Amino acid sequence: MDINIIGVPIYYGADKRGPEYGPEKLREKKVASILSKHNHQVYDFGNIYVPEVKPYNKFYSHGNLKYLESIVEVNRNLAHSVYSSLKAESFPLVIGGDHSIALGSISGVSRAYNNFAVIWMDAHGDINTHDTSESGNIHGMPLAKAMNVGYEDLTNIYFEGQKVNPENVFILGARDLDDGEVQLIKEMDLNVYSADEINEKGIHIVIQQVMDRLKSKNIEAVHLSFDLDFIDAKYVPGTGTPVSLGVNIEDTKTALKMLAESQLIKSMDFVELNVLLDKNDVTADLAIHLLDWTFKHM
Ligand code: NNH
Ligand code: MN
Ligand code: MN
Ligand code: MN
Repeated sequence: MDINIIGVPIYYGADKRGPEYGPEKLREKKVASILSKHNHQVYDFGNIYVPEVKPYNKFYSHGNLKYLESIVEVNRNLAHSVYSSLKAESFPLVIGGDHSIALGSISGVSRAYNNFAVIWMDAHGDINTHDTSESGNIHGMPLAKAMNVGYEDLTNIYFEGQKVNPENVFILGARDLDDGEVQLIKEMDLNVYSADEINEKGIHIVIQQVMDRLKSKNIEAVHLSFDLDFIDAKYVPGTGTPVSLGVNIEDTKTALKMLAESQLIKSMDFVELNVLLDKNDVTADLAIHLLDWTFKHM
């Protein structure tokens, strides 16, 4: 398989410094040569350009959507990179950066495929809008925007309107949802497998259920959006919003292996490595280990 690494050194969606160093940290740890061990051709496409915005300008055009203009611009460029990569039959591996970059990657995937699914592994739902968000941080919103919910500057990235059918969205590992998100899950009847459900039923059963659903819907491709805070807080000091009572590392690996082996994953985000919060690189090393493990099974 041809893998295109696309770095997106952005922290604006989190409004907390640290994730912007993710791509360089993983390159320093030789991510490209590690993935190429598994019979993949790896091409490092470098980073998407992130314009400098001073923190005092973060509320420039919308009070509850911090760094809106810059996030829109970065994601529009990212979308086209992801789309181009898929058209060249390559696997875009998008390395964050914070989770706001899923706006661009899902938009790019959406132009390449008609019947695709998104698997969102995260402690959070990331389905806030400017109305429901308590933080104004856009990394808590990208999945809503992909489903065409919320402010139009963010729902119309790359092309106008809905990017993914809400029926094809699967949120795994959720355990810190805001009130508005709980509401939206009910209203849209979204597929959510909480961390509690995963830990009670077993990860194997849950992933099998998701894969059965994908099969019955004849899904042609899956975009995997992996937020490091999916994993229980005690294993990931180097992420901006760690949450306890999450999934352990072994179960995370089981999930990634099963998904990789399905051959349905055609693109992936790997986000929310906060290099400044990390302790002795444990989270960066875990990130490398998980990527190595995932692509070993593809
Ligand atoms: N739900 C919160 C918000 O919208 C936290 C989001 N933080 C994340 N999402 N790390 O994955 O601000
Ligand atoms: Mn997230
Ligand atoms: Mn999260
Ligand atoms: Mn919260």
